[in-house]
Amino acid sequence: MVPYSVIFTLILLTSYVSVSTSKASDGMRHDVRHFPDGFLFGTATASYQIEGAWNEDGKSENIWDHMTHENPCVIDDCSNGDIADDSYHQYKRDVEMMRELGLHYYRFSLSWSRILPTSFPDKINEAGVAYYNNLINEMLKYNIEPMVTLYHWDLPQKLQELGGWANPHIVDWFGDYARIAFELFGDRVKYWITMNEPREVCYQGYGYTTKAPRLNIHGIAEYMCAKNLLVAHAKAYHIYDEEYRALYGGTIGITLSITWHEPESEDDAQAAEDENQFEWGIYVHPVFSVTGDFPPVMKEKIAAKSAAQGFARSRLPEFTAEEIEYVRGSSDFLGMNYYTAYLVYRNESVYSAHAVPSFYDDMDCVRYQPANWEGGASKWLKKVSWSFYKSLMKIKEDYNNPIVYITENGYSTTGGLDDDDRILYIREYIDAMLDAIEDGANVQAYTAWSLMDNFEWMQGYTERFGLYEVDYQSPERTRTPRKSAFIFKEMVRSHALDWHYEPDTTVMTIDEGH
Ligand code: PNW
Repeated sequence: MVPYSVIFTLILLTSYVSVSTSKASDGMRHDVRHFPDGFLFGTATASYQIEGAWNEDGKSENIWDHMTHENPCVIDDCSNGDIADDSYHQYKRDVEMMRELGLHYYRFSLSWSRILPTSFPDKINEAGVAYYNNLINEMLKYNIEPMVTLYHWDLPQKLQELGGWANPHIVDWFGDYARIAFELFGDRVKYWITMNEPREVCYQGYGYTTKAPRLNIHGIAEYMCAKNLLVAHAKAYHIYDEEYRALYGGTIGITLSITWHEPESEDDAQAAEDENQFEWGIYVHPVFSVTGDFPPVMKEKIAAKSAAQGFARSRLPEFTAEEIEYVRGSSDFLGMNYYTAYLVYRNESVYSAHAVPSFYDDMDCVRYQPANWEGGASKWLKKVSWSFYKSLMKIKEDYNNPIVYITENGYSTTGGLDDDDRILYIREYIDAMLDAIEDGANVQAYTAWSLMDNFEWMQGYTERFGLYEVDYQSPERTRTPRKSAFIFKEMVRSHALDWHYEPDTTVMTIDEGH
Protein backbone atom coordinates (compact mmCIF):
# COMPACT_ATOMS: atom_id res chain seq x y z
CA MET A 1 0.00 0.00 0.00
CA VAL A 2 2.66 2.51 0.94
CA PRO A 3 4.84 2.33 -2.18
CA TYR A 4 1.69 2.38 -4.29
CA SER A 5 0.41 5.59 -2.75
CA VAL A 6 3.81 7.19 -2.83
CA ILE A 7 4.16 6.54 -6.55
CA PHE A 8 0.74 7.90 -7.35
CA THR A 9 1.24 10.88 -5.11
CA LEU A 10 4.35 11.74 -7.05
CA ILE A 11 2.57 11.37 -10.37
CA LEU A 12 -0.30 13.48 -9.13
CA LEU A 13 1.89 16.15 -7.68
CA THR A 14 3.42 16.63 -11.09
CA SER A 15 0.00 17.11 -12.59
CA TYR A 16 -1.04 19.41 -9.73
CA VAL A 17 1.65 21.83 -10.70
CA SER A 18 -0.11 22.36 -13.98
CA VAL A 19 -3.46 22.62 -12.21
CA SER A 20 -2.28 25.16 -9.71
CA THR A 21 -0.57 27.42 -12.17
CA SER A 22 -2.72 26.92 -15.23
CA LYS A 23 -3.91 30.50 -15.14
CA ALA A 24 -0.51 31.87 -14.28
CA SER A 25 1.65 29.86 -16.63
CA ASP A 26 -0.09 31.15 -19.76
CA GLY A 27 1.01 34.62 -18.80
CA MET A 28 -2.45 35.50 -17.60
CA ARG A 29 -1.71 36.03 -13.93
CA HIS A 30 -2.31 39.67 -13.22
CA ASP A 31 -0.25 41.35 -10.55
CA VAL A 32 -3.37 43.28 -9.68
CA ARG A 33 -6.72 41.55 -10.05
CA HIS A 34 -9.97 43.38 -9.47
CA PHE A 35 -13.02 41.97 -7.76
CA PRO A 36 -16.41 42.18 -9.48
CA ASP A 37 -18.53 45.25 -8.72
CA GLY A 38 -20.57 44.74 -5.59
CA PHE A 39 -18.35 41.96 -4.25
CA LEU A 40 -18.39 42.10 -0.42
CA PHE A 41 -15.74 41.56 2.25
CA GLY A 42 -16.12 40.60 5.88
CA THR A 43 -14.53 38.70 8.72
CA ALA A 44 -16.07 36.10 11.02
CA THR A 45 -16.13 34.91 14.62
CA ALA A 46 -18.39 32.72 16.76
CA SER A 47 -19.99 33.33 20.16
CA TYR A 48 -18.26 30.67 22.26
CA GLN A 49 -14.90 31.43 20.67
CA ILE A 50 -14.86 35.14 21.58
CA GLU A 51 -17.55 36.28 24.01
CA GLY A 52 -16.45 34.96 27.41
CA ALA A 53 -18.86 36.04 30.18
CA TRP A 54 -19.89 32.41 30.25
CA ASN A 55 -22.16 32.78 33.29
CA GLU A 56 -22.79 36.52 33.37
CA ASP A 57 -26.12 38.33 33.38
CA GLY A 58 -28.26 35.20 33.32
CA LYS A 59 -26.59 33.16 30.58
CA SER A 60 -26.96 29.42 31.17
CA GLU A 61 -24.55 26.59 30.44
CA ASN A 62 -23.92 25.33 26.92
CA ILE A 63 -22.21 22.11 25.82
CA TRP A 64 -18.79 23.76 25.55
CA ASP A 65 -19.04 25.28 29.04
CA HIS A 66 -20.09 21.89 30.30
CA MET A 67 -17.43 19.84 28.57
CA THR A 68 -14.51 22.17 29.34
CA HIS A 69 -15.51 22.47 33.01
CA GLU A 70 -16.11 18.75 33.52
CA ASN A 71 -13.06 17.62 31.63
CA PRO A 72 -10.66 20.56 31.05
CA CYS A 73 -7.82 18.65 29.44
CA VAL A 74 -9.82 17.40 26.49
CA ILE A 75 -8.63 20.80 25.24
CA ASP A 76 -4.95 20.79 24.20
CA ASP A 77 -3.96 23.52 26.67
CA CYS A 78 -6.67 22.63 29.21
CA SER A 79 -8.25 26.03 28.55
CA ASN A 80 -11.84 27.09 27.92
CA GLY A 81 -13.96 29.98 26.65
CA ASP A 82 -14.90 31.36 30.10
CA ILE A 83 -13.27 34.69 29.21
CA ALA A 84 -11.93 34.06 25.71
CA ASP A 85 -11.58 37.45 23.95
CA ASP A 86 -13.98 39.04 26.44
CA SER A 87 -15.97 40.41 23.53
CA TYR A 88 -19.00 40.57 25.81
CA HIS A 89 -17.26 43.62 27.30
CA GLN A 90 -14.85 44.58 24.49
CA TYR A 91 -17.32 44.73 21.60
CA LYS A 92 -16.65 48.40 20.90
CA ARG A 93 -13.01 47.59 20.20
CA ASP A 94 -14.19 44.78 17.91
CA VAL A 95 -16.27 47.24 15.92
CA GLU A 96 -13.34 49.65 15.83
CA MET A 97 -11.26 46.88 14.22
CA MET A 98 -14.00 46.28 11.64
CA ARG A 99 -13.80 49.99 10.82
CA GLU A 100 -10.00 49.84 10.57
CA LEU A 101 -10.35 47.02 8.05
CA GLY A 102 -13.11 48.87 6.20
CA LEU A 103 -15.36 45.78 6.27
CA HIS A 104 -18.69 45.68 4.49
CA TYR A 105 -20.07 43.14 6.94
CA TYR A 106 -19.14 41.14 10.02
CA ARG A 107 -20.24 37.58 10.63
CA PHE A 108 -20.82 36.58 14.26
CA SER A 109 -23.04 34.07 16.02
CA LEU A 110 -25.68 34.27 18.73
CA SER A 111 -25.38 32.25 21.92
CA TRP A 112 -28.67 30.36 22.29
CA SER A 113 -28.22 29.94 26.07
CA ARG A 114 -27.46 33.65 26.49
CA ILE A 115 -30.73 34.64 24.83
CA LEU A 116 -32.88 31.76 26.14
CA PRO A 117 -31.43 30.54 29.47
CA THR A 118 -34.08 27.80 29.78
CA SER A 119 -33.38 26.83 26.12
CA PHE A 120 -37.06 27.51 25.39
CA PRO A 121 -38.99 30.67 24.56
CA ASP A 122 -40.61 30.99 28.01
CA LYS A 123 -37.92 33.35 29.29
CA ILE A 124 -35.96 35.86 27.24
CA ASN A 125 -32.78 37.12 28.92
CA GLU A 126 -32.93 40.90 28.46
CA ALA A 127 -29.27 41.45 29.35
CA GLY A 128 -28.15 38.95 26.72
CA VAL A 129 -30.40 40.58 24.14
CA ALA A 130 -29.00 43.99 25.11
CA TYR A 131 -25.47 42.77 24.36
CA TYR A 132 -26.41 41.78 20.80
CA ASN A 133 -28.43 44.97 20.31
CA ASN A 134 -25.44 47.05 21.39
CA LEU A 135 -23.12 45.17 19.05
CA ILE A 136 -25.49 45.40 16.08
CA ASN A 137 -26.26 49.06 16.65
CA GLU A 138 -22.59 49.93 17.03
CA MET A 139 -21.86 48.21 13.72
CA LEU A 140 -24.74 49.86 11.91
CA LYS A 141 -23.53 53.29 13.08
CA TYR A 142 -20.58 52.70 10.73
CA ASN A 143 -22.47 50.95 7.93
CA ILE A 144 -21.12 47.52 8.76
CA GLU A 145 -23.81 44.94 8.00
CA PRO A 146 -24.35 42.19 10.55
CA MET A 147 -24.30 38.63 9.17
CA VAL A 148 -25.71 36.51 11.98
CA THR A 149 -25.27 32.77 12.51
CA LEU A 150 -27.97 31.28 14.73
CA TYR A 151 -26.02 28.16 15.64
CA HIS A 152 -22.24 27.93 15.80
CA TRP A 153 -21.88 24.85 18.01
CA ASP A 154 -22.84 26.09 21.51
CA LEU A 155 -26.02 24.12 22.18
CA PRO A 156 -27.70 24.75 25.56
CA GLN A 157 -26.59 21.90 27.83
CA LYS A 158 -30.17 21.11 28.81
CA LEU A 159 -31.06 20.35 25.20
CA GLN A 160 -28.04 18.05 24.98
CA GLU A 161 -29.36 16.15 27.97
CA LEU A 162 -32.55 15.71 25.97
CA GLY A 163 -30.52 14.20 23.12
CA GLY A 164 -29.52 17.39 21.29
CA TRP A 165 -29.44 17.02 17.52
CA ALA A 166 -30.26 13.31 17.80
CA ASN A 167 -33.73 14.16 19.12
CA PRO A 168 -36.21 15.06 16.33
CA HIS A 169 -37.94 17.51 18.72
CA ILE A 170 -34.98 19.80 18.15
CA VAL A 171 -36.66 20.88 14.93
CA ASP A 172 -39.26 22.72 17.01
CA TRP A 173 -36.79 23.89 19.64
CA PHE A 174 -34.56 25.41 16.97
CA GLY A 175 -37.53 26.90 15.15
CA ASP A 176 -38.73 28.61 18.34
CA TYR A 177 -35.26 30.02 19.00
CA ALA A 178 -34.89 31.20 15.39
CA ARG A 179 -38.26 32.99 15.48
CA ILE A 180 -37.21 34.87 18.62
CA ALA A 181 -33.94 35.90 16.99
CA PHE A 182 -35.78 37.14 13.85
CA GLU A 183 -38.28 38.98 16.07
CA LEU A 184 -35.56 40.64 18.17
CA PHE A 185 -32.99 41.51 15.51
CA GLY A 186 -34.66 41.04 12.11
CA ASP A 187 -35.39 44.75 11.68
CA ARG A 188 -31.61 45.35 11.46
CA VAL A 189 -30.08 42.03 10.42
CA LYS A 190 -30.43 41.28 6.69
CA TYR A 191 -28.05 38.31 6.42
CA TRP A 192 -28.99 35.20 8.39
CA ILE A 193 -27.15 31.88 8.57
CA THR A 194 -29.03 29.07 10.28
CA MET A 195 -26.20 26.62 11.01
CA ASN A 196 -22.44 26.64 10.90
CA GLU A 197 -20.88 23.45 9.51
CA PRO A 198 -23.26 20.59 10.24
CA ARG A 199 -20.44 18.21 9.31
CA GLU A 200 -18.35 19.27 12.28
CA VAL A 201 -21.39 19.25 14.59
CA CYS A 202 -22.50 15.76 13.60
CA TYR A 203 -19.42 13.79 12.60
CA GLN A 204 -17.06 15.28 15.13
CA GLY A 205 -19.50 15.80 18.02
CA TYR A 206 -21.83 12.80 17.61
CA GLY A 207 -19.81 10.28 15.59
CA TYR A 208 -16.43 10.98 17.18
CA THR A 209 -14.84 12.85 20.07
CA THR A 210 -13.27 15.87 18.39
CA LYS A 211 -16.04 18.35 19.28
CA ALA A 212 -18.55 18.65 22.12
CA PRO A 213 -20.54 16.62 23.13
CA ARG A 214 -18.03 13.86 22.13
CA LEU A 215 -20.67 11.14 21.86
CA ASN A 216 -18.47 8.78 19.81
CA ILE A 217 -21.43 6.75 18.50
CA HIS A 218 -20.06 6.43 14.99
CA GLY A 219 -22.02 5.06 12.09
CA ILE A 220 -25.25 5.93 13.88
CA ALA A 221 -25.44 9.21 15.79
CA GLU A 222 -23.87 11.37 13.06
CA TYR A 223 -26.60 10.32 10.62
CA MET A 224 -29.43 10.98 13.08
CA CYS A 225 -27.87 14.37 13.77
CA ALA A 226 -27.54 15.14 10.05
CA LYS A 227 -31.19 14.49 9.34
CA ASN A 228 -32.59 16.43 12.30
CA LEU A 229 -30.20 19.30 11.77
CA LEU A 230 -31.24 19.66 8.12
CA VAL A 231 -34.94 19.65 8.97
CA ALA A 232 -34.31 22.14 11.80
CA HIS A 233 -32.43 24.37 9.36
CA ALA A 234 -35.35 24.17 6.94
CA LYS A 235 -37.75 25.03 9.76
CA ALA A 236 -35.86 28.25 10.50
CA TYR A 237 -35.69 29.02 6.78
CA HIS A 238 -39.46 28.62 6.33
CA ILE A 239 -40.22 30.69 9.43
CA TYR A 240 -38.14 33.51 8.01
CA ASP A 241 -39.55 33.07 4.54
CA GLU A 242 -43.19 33.04 5.63
CA GLU A 243 -43.21 35.37 8.63
CA TYR A 244 -40.37 37.86 8.17
CA ARG A 245 -39.12 38.10 4.63
CA ALA A 246 -41.88 40.40 3.36
CA LEU A 247 -41.45 42.59 6.43
CA TYR A 248 -37.67 42.85 6.49
CA GLY A 249 -36.45 41.76 3.06
CA GLY A 250 -33.42 39.85 4.30
CA THR A 251 -31.73 36.73 3.03
CA ILE A 252 -31.17 33.40 4.82
CA GLY A 253 -29.03 30.34 4.13
CA ILE A 254 -26.89 27.58 5.58
CA THR A 255 -23.09 27.43 5.99
CA LEU A 256 -21.35 24.16 5.10
CA SER A 257 -17.74 23.11 5.38
CA ILE A 258 -16.56 22.05 1.95
CA THR A 259 -13.33 20.11 1.56
CA TRP A 260 -12.04 18.89 -1.78
CA HIS A 261 -11.24 15.19 -2.20
CA GLU A 262 -8.93 14.44 -5.09
CA PRO A 263 -8.42 10.90 -6.41
CA GLU A 264 -5.01 9.51 -5.52
CA SER A 265 -4.94 7.72 -8.89
CA GLU A 266 -7.17 7.49 -11.94
CA ASP A 267 -8.73 4.36 -10.48
CA ASP A 268 -9.84 6.31 -7.44
CA ALA A 269 -12.06 8.82 -9.24
CA GLN A 270 -15.21 7.18 -7.91
CA ALA A 271 -13.74 6.90 -4.41
CA ALA A 272 -12.99 10.62 -4.33
CA GLU A 273 -16.48 11.41 -5.59
CA ASP A 274 -17.96 9.14 -2.90
CA GLU A 275 -15.91 10.89 -0.26
CA ASN A 276 -17.10 14.30 -1.47
CA GLN A 277 -20.68 13.04 -1.25
CA PHE A 278 -20.25 11.61 2.24
CA GLU A 279 -18.34 14.58 3.62
CA TRP A 280 -20.45 17.41 2.27
CA GLY A 281 -22.89 16.09 -0.35
CA ILE A 282 -24.85 14.81 2.65
CA TYR A 283 -25.72 18.46 3.40
CA VAL A 284 -25.53 20.11 -0.02
CA HIS A 285 -27.63 17.53 -1.88
CA PRO A 286 -30.77 17.68 0.30
CA VAL A 287 -30.85 21.49 0.15
CA PHE A 288 -29.42 22.43 -3.25
CA SER A 289 -29.99 19.54 -5.67
CA VAL A 290 -32.99 19.32 -7.97
CA THR A 291 -34.19 16.09 -6.39
CA GLY A 292 -33.42 16.80 -2.74
CA ASP A 293 -32.81 13.95 -0.26
CA PHE A 294 -29.46 12.45 0.79
CA PRO A 295 -27.02 11.62 -2.04
CA PRO A 296 -27.99 8.32 -3.73
CA VAL A 297 -24.53 6.82 -3.10
CA MET A 298 -24.93 7.30 0.64
CA LYS A 299 -28.42 5.81 0.72
CA GLU A 300 -27.23 2.76 -1.22
CA LYS A 301 -23.97 2.11 0.59
CA ILE A 302 -25.29 2.63 4.11
CA ALA A 303 -28.43 0.54 3.49
CA ALA A 304 -26.34 -2.34 2.11
CA LYS A 305 -23.77 -2.21 4.92
CA SER A 306 -26.47 -1.92 7.58
CA ALA A 307 -28.27 -5.00 6.23
CA ALA A 308 -25.04 -7.01 6.07
CA GLN A 309 -24.17 -5.96 9.60
CA GLY A 310 -27.51 -7.17 10.97
CA PHE A 311 -29.24 -3.87 11.55
CA ALA A 312 -33.02 -3.86 11.21
CA ARG A 313 -32.96 -0.81 8.95
CA SER A 314 -30.46 1.56 7.35
CA ARG A 315 -28.41 3.48 9.87
CA LEU A 316 -29.00 6.50 7.62
CA PRO A 317 -32.50 7.69 8.57
CA GLU A 318 -34.92 8.32 5.72
CA PHE A 319 -36.53 11.64 4.98
CA THR A 320 -40.28 11.41 4.39
CA ALA A 321 -41.49 12.71 1.02
CA GLU A 322 -42.80 15.77 2.83
CA GLU A 323 -39.44 16.39 4.54
CA ILE A 324 -37.61 16.11 1.22
CA GLU A 325 -39.76 18.91 -0.16
CA TYR A 326 -39.43 20.93 3.03
CA VAL A 327 -35.63 20.85 2.95
CA ARG A 328 -35.15 21.12 -0.83
CA GLY A 329 -34.45 24.71 -1.87
CA SER A 330 -34.42 25.95 1.74
CA SER A 331 -31.48 28.31 1.32
CA ASP A 332 -31.11 31.61 -0.50
CA PHE A 333 -27.35 31.10 -0.77
CA LEU A 334 -24.71 28.53 -0.03
CA GLY A 335 -22.46 29.68 2.81
CA MET A 336 -19.15 27.96 2.15
CA ASN A 337 -16.36 27.52 4.67
CA TYR A 338 -13.28 26.48 2.75
CA TYR A 339 -9.89 25.51 4.14
CA THR A 340 -8.17 22.44 2.72
CA ALA A 341 -8.14 19.21 0.65
CA TYR A 342 -7.25 15.50 0.81
CA LEU A 343 -6.22 12.69 -1.51
CA VAL A 344 -8.48 9.63 -1.52
CA TYR A 345 -8.10 5.98 -2.42
CA ARG A 346 -10.58 3.12 -2.41
CA ASN A 347 -10.42 0.64 0.43
CA GLU A 348 -12.79 -2.27 0.19
CA SER A 349 -10.60 -4.67 2.10
CA VAL A 350 -12.40 -6.94 4.53
CA TYR A 351 -9.92 -5.59 7.04
CA SER A 352 -11.48 -2.17 7.27
CA ALA A 353 -9.14 0.71 7.95
CA HIS A 354 -11.89 2.09 10.18
CA ALA A 355 -14.16 1.15 13.05
CA VAL A 356 -17.27 -0.80 12.03
CA PRO A 357 -19.81 0.60 11.76
CA SER A 358 -18.61 4.10 11.03
CA PHE A 359 -19.01 6.90 8.60
CA TYR A 360 -15.57 6.20 7.13
CA ASP A 361 -16.16 2.47 6.85
CA ASP A 362 -19.48 3.14 5.13
CA MET A 363 -17.83 5.00 2.25
CA ASP A 364 -15.03 2.45 1.68
CA CYS A 365 -12.44 5.17 1.29
CA VAL A 366 -9.27 6.35 2.95
CA ARG A 367 -8.23 9.98 2.80
CA TYR A 368 -4.91 11.57 3.68
CA GLN A 369 -2.73 14.59 3.05
CA PRO A 370 0.72 13.97 1.56
CA ALA A 371 3.56 14.81 3.89
CA ASN A 372 4.97 17.40 1.50
CA TRP A 373 1.85 19.57 1.41
CA GLU A 374 2.64 22.83 3.21
CA GLY A 375 0.46 23.70 6.12
CA GLY A 376 -0.32 25.98 9.00
CA ALA A 377 -0.25 25.38 12.73
CA SER A 378 -3.32 23.14 12.51
CA LYS A 379 -2.52 19.55 11.59
CA TRP A 380 -5.37 19.35 9.07
CA LEU A 381 -4.89 22.73 7.44
CA LYS A 382 -2.75 22.31 4.33
CA LYS A 383 -2.49 25.10 1.76
CA VAL A 384 -4.10 23.64 -1.37
CA SER A 385 -5.54 26.62 -3.25
CA TRP A 386 -6.23 24.78 -6.54
CA SER A 387 -8.75 22.68 -4.63
CA PHE A 388 -10.77 25.80 -3.83
CA TYR A 389 -11.22 26.43 -7.56
CA LYS A 390 -12.27 22.81 -8.14
CA SER A 391 -14.80 22.89 -5.31
CA LEU A 392 -16.36 26.13 -6.52
CA MET A 393 -16.64 24.77 -10.07
CA LYS A 394 -18.18 21.51 -8.85
CA ILE A 395 -20.80 23.40 -6.87
CA LYS A 396 -21.54 25.55 -9.89
CA GLU A 397 -21.93 22.48 -12.13
CA ASP A 398 -23.75 20.09 -9.80
CA TYR A 399 -26.15 22.46 -8.06
CA ASN A 400 -27.21 24.92 -10.73
CA ASN A 401 -24.77 27.68 -9.85
CA PRO A 402 -26.18 28.87 -6.51
CA ILE A 403 -25.23 32.20 -4.95
CA VAL A 404 -22.14 31.42 -2.85
CA TYR A 405 -20.87 33.44 0.08
CA ILE A 406 -17.49 32.33 1.32
CA THR A 407 -18.39 32.51 5.00
CA GLU A 408 -14.94 31.39 6.23
CA ASN A 409 -11.45 30.97 4.87
CA GLY A 410 -8.25 31.39 6.82
CA TYR A 411 -5.00 30.04 8.14
CA SER A 412 -3.44 29.25 11.49
CA THR A 413 -0.10 30.17 13.01
CA THR A 414 1.24 29.79 16.51
CA GLY A 415 1.32 33.57 16.95
CA GLY A 416 3.35 36.64 16.02
CA LEU A 417 2.56 39.76 14.05
CA ASP A 418 4.58 38.97 10.92
CA ASP A 419 2.29 36.42 9.33
CA ASP A 420 3.60 36.14 5.78
CA ASP A 421 2.39 32.52 5.62
CA ARG A 422 -1.17 33.64 6.27
CA ILE A 423 -0.84 36.40 3.67
CA LEU A 424 0.36 33.92 1.04
CA TYR A 425 -2.46 31.52 1.89
CA ILE A 426 -5.13 34.22 1.64
CA ARG A 427 -3.73 35.59 -1.61
CA GLU A 428 -3.50 32.16 -3.24
CA TYR A 429 -7.03 31.19 -2.20
CA ILE A 430 -8.47 34.50 -3.33
CA ASP A 431 -6.66 34.14 -6.64
CA ALA A 432 -8.26 30.69 -7.07
CA MET A 433 -11.64 32.14 -6.14
CA LEU A 434 -11.23 34.87 -8.77
CA ASP A 435 -10.41 32.17 -11.35
CA ALA A 436 -13.68 30.44 -10.46
CA ILE A 437 -15.61 33.70 -10.65
CA GLU A 438 -14.10 34.33 -14.10
CA ASP A 439 -15.26 30.86 -15.08
CA GLY A 440 -18.80 31.60 -14.02
CA ALA A 441 -19.07 30.65 -10.33
CA ASN A 442 -21.55 32.93 -8.56
CA VAL A 443 -19.40 33.92 -5.58
CA GLN A 444 -20.51 37.23 -4.10
CA ALA A 445 -18.68 37.61 -0.79
CA TYR A 446 -15.48 36.58 0.99
CA THR A 447 -15.15 36.27 4.76
CA ALA A 448 -11.79 35.92 6.47
CA TRP A 449 -11.64 33.60 9.47
CA SER A 450 -10.99 35.28 11.75
CA LEU A 451 -11.23 38.91 12.79
CA MET A 452 -8.99 38.03 15.75
CA ASP A 453 -7.43 35.10 17.57
CA ASN A 454 -9.95 33.13 19.59
CA PHE A 455 -10.69 29.87 21.38
CA GLU A 456 -9.89 27.33 18.65
CA TRP A 457 -12.11 24.54 20.03
CA MET A 458 -10.09 21.42 20.97
CA GLN A 459 -6.86 23.31 20.26
CA GLY A 460 -7.68 26.02 22.80
CA TYR A 461 -5.42 29.04 22.33
CA THR A 462 -2.54 27.09 20.76
CA GLU A 463 -3.59 27.84 17.17
CA ARG A 464 -4.15 31.42 16.06
CA PHE A 465 -6.39 32.36 13.15
CA GLY A 466 -6.69 36.12 13.69
CA LEU A 467 -5.98 39.05 11.43
CA TYR A 468 -5.57 40.66 14.85
CA GLU A 469 -3.46 39.07 17.55
CA VAL A 470 -5.05 38.83 20.99
CA ASP A 471 -2.94 39.12 24.15
CA TYR A 472 -4.43 36.59 26.58
CA GLN A 473 -2.19 37.85 29.41
CA SER A 474 -3.81 41.29 29.42
CA PRO A 475 -7.09 41.79 31.29
CA GLU A 476 -8.66 43.67 28.38
CA ARG A 477 -7.44 41.08 25.87
CA THR A 478 -5.53 43.70 23.86
CA ARG A 479 -5.93 43.28 20.10
CA THR A 480 -3.06 44.20 17.73
CA PRO A 481 -3.23 44.11 13.93
CA ARG A 482 -1.01 41.56 12.21
CA LYS A 483 0.58 42.29 8.84
CA SER A 484 -2.29 40.33 7.25
CA ALA A 485 -4.76 42.85 8.68
CA PHE A 486 -3.03 45.60 6.67
CA ILE A 487 -3.04 43.45 3.53
CA PHE A 488 -6.72 42.63 3.95
CA LYS A 489 -7.56 46.28 4.57
CA GLU A 490 -5.85 47.29 1.33
CA MET A 491 -7.67 44.55 -0.58
CA VAL A 492 -11.01 45.83 0.65
CA ARG A 493 -10.07 49.47 0.03
CA SER A 494 -8.74 48.98 -3.49
CA HIS A 495 -11.27 46.24 -4.33
CA ALA A 496 -8.34 44.33 -5.80
CA LEU A 497 -5.83 41.61 -5.04
CA ASP A 498 -2.36 43.10 -5.38
CA TRP A 499 0.41 40.50 -5.09
CA HIS A 500 3.11 43.10 -4.56
CA TYR A 501 1.51 45.44 -2.03
CA GLU A 502 3.77 45.88 0.99
CA PRO A 503 2.04 47.66 3.85
CA ASP A 504 3.41 50.12 6.35
CA THR A 505 2.52 48.26 9.53
CA THR A 506 3.47 50.96 12.01
CA VAL A 507 0.08 52.63 12.37
CA MET A 508 -3.41 51.29 11.79
CA THR A 509 -5.90 53.99 10.94
CA ILE A 510 -9.60 54.30 10.29
CA ASP A 511 -10.16 55.65 6.80
CA GLU A 512 -12.66 58.40 6.11
CA GLY A 513 -16.20 57.11 5.79
CA HIS A 514 -15.67 54.25 8.22
C1 PNW B 1 -14.25 26.07 11.22
N1 PNW B 1 -11.82 20.89 8.25
O1 PNW B 1 -14.09 24.71 11.56
C2 PNW B 1 -15.17 26.67 12.26
O2 PNW B 1 -16.37 27.15 11.71
C3 PNW B 1 -14.53 27.69 13.12
O3 PNW B 1 -15.28 27.87 14.31
C4 PNW B 1 -13.09 27.32 13.40
O4 PNW B 1 -12.48 28.11 14.36
C5 PNW B 1 -12.36 27.39 12.06
O5 PNW B 1 -12.99 26.62 11.08
C6 PNW B 1 -10.89 27.00 12.14
O6 PNW B 1 -10.77 25.66 12.55
C7 PNW B 1 -13.50 23.81 10.71
O7 PNW B 1 -11.34 19.88 8.76
C8 PNW B 1 -12.91 22.71 11.27
O8 PNW B 1 -11.79 21.06 7.02
C9 PNW B 1 -12.37 21.73 10.47
C10 PNW B 1 -12.40 21.87 9.07
C11 PNW B 1 -12.97 22.98 8.52
C12 PNW B 1 -13.51 23.95 9.33
